[in-house]
Amino acid sequence: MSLENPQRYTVTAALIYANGPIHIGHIAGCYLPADIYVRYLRSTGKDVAFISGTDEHGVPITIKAKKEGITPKEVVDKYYGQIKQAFSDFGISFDIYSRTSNQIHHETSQEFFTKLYEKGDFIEEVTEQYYDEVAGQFLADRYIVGTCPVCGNPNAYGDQCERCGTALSPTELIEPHSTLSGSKPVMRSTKNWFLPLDRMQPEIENYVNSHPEWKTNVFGQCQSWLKEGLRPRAMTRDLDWGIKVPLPNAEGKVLYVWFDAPIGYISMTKEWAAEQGRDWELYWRDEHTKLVHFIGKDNIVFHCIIFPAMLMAEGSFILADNVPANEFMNLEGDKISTSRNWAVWLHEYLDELPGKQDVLRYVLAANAPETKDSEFTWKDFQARNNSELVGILGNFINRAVVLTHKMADGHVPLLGELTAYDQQVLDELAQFPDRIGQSIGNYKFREALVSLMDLARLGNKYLAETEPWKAIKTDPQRAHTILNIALQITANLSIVCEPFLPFTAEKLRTQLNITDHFNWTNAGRADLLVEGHALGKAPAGPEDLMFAKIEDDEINKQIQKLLNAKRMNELEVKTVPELRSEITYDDFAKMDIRIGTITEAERVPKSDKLLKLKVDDGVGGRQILSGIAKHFAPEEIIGKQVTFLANLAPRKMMGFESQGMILMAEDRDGKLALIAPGDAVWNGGTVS
Ligand code: B3M
Ligand code: ZN
Repeated sequence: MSLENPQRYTVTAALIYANGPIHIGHIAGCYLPADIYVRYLRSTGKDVAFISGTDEHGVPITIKAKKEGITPKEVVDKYYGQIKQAFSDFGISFDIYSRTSNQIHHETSQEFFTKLYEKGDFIEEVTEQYYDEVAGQFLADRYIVGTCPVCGNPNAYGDQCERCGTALSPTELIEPHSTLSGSKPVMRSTKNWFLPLDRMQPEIENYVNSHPEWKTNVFGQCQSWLKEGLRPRAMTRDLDWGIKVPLPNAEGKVLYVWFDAPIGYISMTKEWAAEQGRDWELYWRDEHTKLVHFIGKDNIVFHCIIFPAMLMAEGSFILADNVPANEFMNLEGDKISTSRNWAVWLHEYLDELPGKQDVLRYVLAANAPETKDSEFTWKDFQARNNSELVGILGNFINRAVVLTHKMADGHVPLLGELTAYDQQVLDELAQFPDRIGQSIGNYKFREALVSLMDLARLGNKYLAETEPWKAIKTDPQRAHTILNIALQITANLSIVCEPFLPFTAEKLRTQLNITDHFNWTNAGRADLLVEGHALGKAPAGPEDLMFAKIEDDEINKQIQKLLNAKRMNELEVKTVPELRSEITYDDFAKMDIRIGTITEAERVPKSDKLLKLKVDDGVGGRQILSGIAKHFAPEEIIGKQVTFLANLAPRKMMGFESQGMILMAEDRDGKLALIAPGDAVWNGGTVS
């Protein structure tokens, strides 16, 4: 059963791994619905803590570090800042956006672990785990992949199959191999601490079954795990990146990332409450507080079964009232993929389409994958902007405001006698806020957005049918009454659009010259704007419109960008070449590699490959022939520093002597790049 009409809410949004930027899939799946929900709650006067941050532990971070050749700490520092900024620029209104690397989080997680340990909630067990002899480490989570025993996905991770969502252990994978070295792992024994989910199954089942109101995709997934039967799950790992297991004799062991990450919600609430001078316990221990986790579908098992089990074992915390997980959003007919760069990255969107946060918020909310996977396309983005935001919402607001400036000197005119139609419109208006609010409260954000647009449609229809621009000539009082009503609708729109379109709401409040003392509790009323109230400045040009039309070329640029990503991927299938056989230092030392500057370059007649270069080598210069004519125009390389092999025996090519060889790097698409020193070096500088 869901908590009825609570006054206090703790709303969390998934702690995304700080190992890359965020894309529209993350936003549509989790962060935007959470933000809409929270903005609505705040507007109704509820006490809300909206908590999120980055997950900075676990194998996803160390894998990324290895790939980028930097430390895990450098990875999380880089992406924490970038992600936080993008969310903030996009208007996601977290009360705190923190990180699991903070001291308070380490302490909170260790205390949590210690409490379970002392209560005897863990099974301490030495088991055989996969070990990579080449890399010299145990293979947990994403360090090991193999075939999923449930759905046959050949790339299932050691902790989870991302295709079917099943939570796995490395030992359940079929034909596992190490992602570190590619080698076949061996078994080695190690001690870990397990949460006996099997023993806890009845309690967990009770909890899940007390929430038949959960979304069917969420409730259904839970049921299928429960039916399978829960198994004990290790809460520790043999890794060096993470939160140390707070026990003696636990050298080299850290907490499982899915143990510490959800505790992050608690530690971040503590951090926020301390900043605000509030009592964090009210948000986690008072049973009148409603706890809601917004996540994507791949995190359901962790939020609906494993984390609640941890909380139950600990004993002093409330459990989630709801976990409104979304399905996935696809992009232009294909699954969003970070590794294939098939994504619309939030920071790039904000950069390339400045000032259009609300357009993306609108399109993502309208297409949110609430009940099944959905799809984002740039054409749909353009169409929804042009026909819905510009054509319906923007159009109505603009007409109401501009007409008032024209016909009533920019002041809210007197409300005269009402016709039956006026009354009917006002009655309809009065019902919208509750209707929209109920949809939001039931996590039906698409439905809520449709109602919001219906309110703008009501306004448009009202103006079209009453034609105040005509009435003003014959019956100014009548025209003023119509305008008053139209303005009341816009004032109400400024309240009910705020959760979805906060930037637009702000702009609208400026145009109406209202401060934000209006909220959902006033909404629906027909006297929000008092007679005689002066509106803000009259809209002077296109920049004052709520929304601007998006032209084809803007969209085509974005589509082209995706097509480029696709092309790069096709090339990427080309793998990095095998290493050549080993050489000794003496072999290497025979080569005299030097830096020089190209001073002259020309094509070699009758050759489409060769360029004849003059290279300043610090000792009078030399001529080198290089097979790079298909890659560089002579004029573009003059003046560039290059690296060359200086003691290669001279040889003749197309009748010219070549005294050395220019070194080049080959890109994966076969393109060549000059190899220049990172900083300018004198000509003749040696390379060793
Ligand atoms: N970091 C998985 C993810 O980024 C994980 C979520 C944790 S929520 C507590 O998708
Ligand atoms: Zn699977």
